[in-house]
Amino acid sequence: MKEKLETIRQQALEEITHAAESEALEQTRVKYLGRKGELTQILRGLSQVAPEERKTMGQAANEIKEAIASALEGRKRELEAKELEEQASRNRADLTLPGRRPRIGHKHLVSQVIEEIVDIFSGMGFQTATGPDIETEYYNFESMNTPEDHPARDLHDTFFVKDGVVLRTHTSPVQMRVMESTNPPVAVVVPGRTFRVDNDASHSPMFFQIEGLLVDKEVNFAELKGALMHFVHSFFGKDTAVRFRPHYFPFTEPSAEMDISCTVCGGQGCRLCKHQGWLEILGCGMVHPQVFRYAGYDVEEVTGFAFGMGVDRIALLKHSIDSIHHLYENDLRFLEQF
Ligand code: 2NL
Repeated sequence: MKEKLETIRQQALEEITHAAESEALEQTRVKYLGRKGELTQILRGLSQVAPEERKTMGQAANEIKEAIASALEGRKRELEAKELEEQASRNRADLTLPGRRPRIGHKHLVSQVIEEIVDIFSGMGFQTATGPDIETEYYNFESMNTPEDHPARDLHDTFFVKDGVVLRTHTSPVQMRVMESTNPPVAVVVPGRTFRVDNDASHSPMFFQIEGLLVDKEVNFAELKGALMHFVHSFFGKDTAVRFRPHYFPFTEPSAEMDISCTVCGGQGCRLCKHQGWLEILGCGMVHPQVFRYAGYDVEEVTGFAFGMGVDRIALLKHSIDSIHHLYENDLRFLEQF
């Protein structure tokens, strides 16, 4: 019996010292001290031992039990510390890796261009006005001298919200509302979303416009040209050439379109300007008297000029971008370039 206990002690301590991980150690504990463990069974079998030996045997067995338990506990702590250390070294940060910069956003190209254009006109004394995207047909068409049977209504290809209500096809309704509530002189620019049923490389069904309106006594076409040339030279650069071509709009008379020398080839002719050397950038003209009558202005007292430009188109031309859709696909590889 005594030798057996001694063997168990030696074997157990040996196994405990060599247990390489917590799991193996737990198996050793079960093997010796578990319910069916070798030592447990001996302790249970003590009743069969002769009474004179029982006490010393019991003491010896209990001592060995204590020794094994304390060895188990000591090894357990060692293994836990070792495993913790291993885990920590597995998760250790690699301080030689390059840092990750936080991604900071910025204004969308279209917003930047709107701000730049508004700033240039604000420098000439224009205020900024805005208004609703959803408008009545009256403000969008009728008050702009474009009656129901007018051919220009087809050109617009309007989104109808319901009878008599549309997504505005231009920002002119805002200028009309400004005129209704303000006595001349008036000088405003109006940036905003506009909508037309149109979708190809140069058209998106939603796009941005900036229109401008100046009303005062004795405003003339030369002042219109001067304001627009100042805008072009500020925005595209002093060397940009401009030309005005006669045009037709229902809300201005006379009307014109303004071209600038090509932003890519400078006028030599290239793919962007379709070998014309010129790019159309806006429409303009002297406000039609009928528009002033709708606004409640005295057509004997005041004259005015107005103009309208597509912000998207201007952004594309300034940066030689080939499709308006880049502006609205929200691909950061594109947007982050501006
Ligand atoms: C274009 C042409 C234009 C206007 C817009 C306007 C507004 C009022 C009175 C008269 Cl309240 N006219 N706006 C005038 C001429 C041209 O836009 O091609 N836009 C992209």
